[in-house]
Amino acid sequence: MRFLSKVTLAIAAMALIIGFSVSVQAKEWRGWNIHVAGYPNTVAMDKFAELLKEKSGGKMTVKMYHSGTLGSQPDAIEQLRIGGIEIGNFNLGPLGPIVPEANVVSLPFIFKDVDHMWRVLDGKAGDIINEGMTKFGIVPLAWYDAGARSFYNSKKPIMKPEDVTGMKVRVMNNDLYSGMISALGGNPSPMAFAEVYQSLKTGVVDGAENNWPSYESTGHFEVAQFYSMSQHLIIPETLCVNAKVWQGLSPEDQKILKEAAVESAMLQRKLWKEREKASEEKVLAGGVQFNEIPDKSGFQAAMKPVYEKFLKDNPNLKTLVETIQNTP
Ligand code: GTR
Repeated sequence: MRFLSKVTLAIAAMALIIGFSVSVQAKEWRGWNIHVAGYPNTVAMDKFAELLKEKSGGKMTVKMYHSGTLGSQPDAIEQLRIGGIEIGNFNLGPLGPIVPEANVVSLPFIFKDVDHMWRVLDGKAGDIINEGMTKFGIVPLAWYDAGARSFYNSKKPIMKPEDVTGMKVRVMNNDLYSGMISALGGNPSPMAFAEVYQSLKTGVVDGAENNWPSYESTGHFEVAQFYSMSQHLIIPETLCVNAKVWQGLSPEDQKILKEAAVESAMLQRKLWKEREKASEEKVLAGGVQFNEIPDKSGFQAAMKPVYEKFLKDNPNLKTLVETIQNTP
């Protein structure tokens, strides 16, 4: 009896210790970020972690893993959905193949400019996109800015659609982007972000497309020196949390999480504007040959089959596409 109670006590003590460490561990979330130190998203995610800890009195904490150390973006999205990681900063491009509603923002030229994108996200279309993500296990907390993406390559300035003909262009993993390059007569090459530098350098691809800060932070500008202002894609990014984690939180903790995310997004958007300018200046000083594309109508017209295929595959998203296009 005495022996038994000792054993029982020991087991109870162990269970307490395990239970305690599990609950502590459960709060030490893992956050995925693809960008390097000093990038607006990296700084903002660190701020998010700091705010979360502070506002929750240390109850909720997240350790950030930057520079894609926890894997590529498509893998990380899957990981977040199944709870392998709890927090992520995802571009809606690689989310599109999983969440149909989120894919509408990847239709080339759907937004008139970045301000138009913000007006859309703040309206009904934004709610529909958010609900779409939630259905797939991803709860969006706030939007990050990722500016507009333009083409760059190692061969020549792009002025008209025909200039893309025959070019091998890296795209993010999303059929819409492959369709976009094919519609311009180029050869799309879907590839993880981390592989693009070497591929450009060794000529595996001729070009890629991205915003100023990513073109600069990755060093792509050193190996692909023609940057042509097509601004064909304006894709927002989300700071998000695994749905089960979210549902397991009290309303007070959900509020704290959301507040920390929104504050982090405000900081990110401010830093983004600054970095866009700084990156542009840095690459131009680094020898990049930059050109405007005064008339983009040829590029826009070439996207007709991309839209047609998308709406054929997703007839239920026609209204959402129209809502975006009709948002002033
Ligand atoms: C960046 C974006 C990343 C990633 C990358 C890419 O602009 O912030 O999340 O999507 O582009 O081209 O893969």
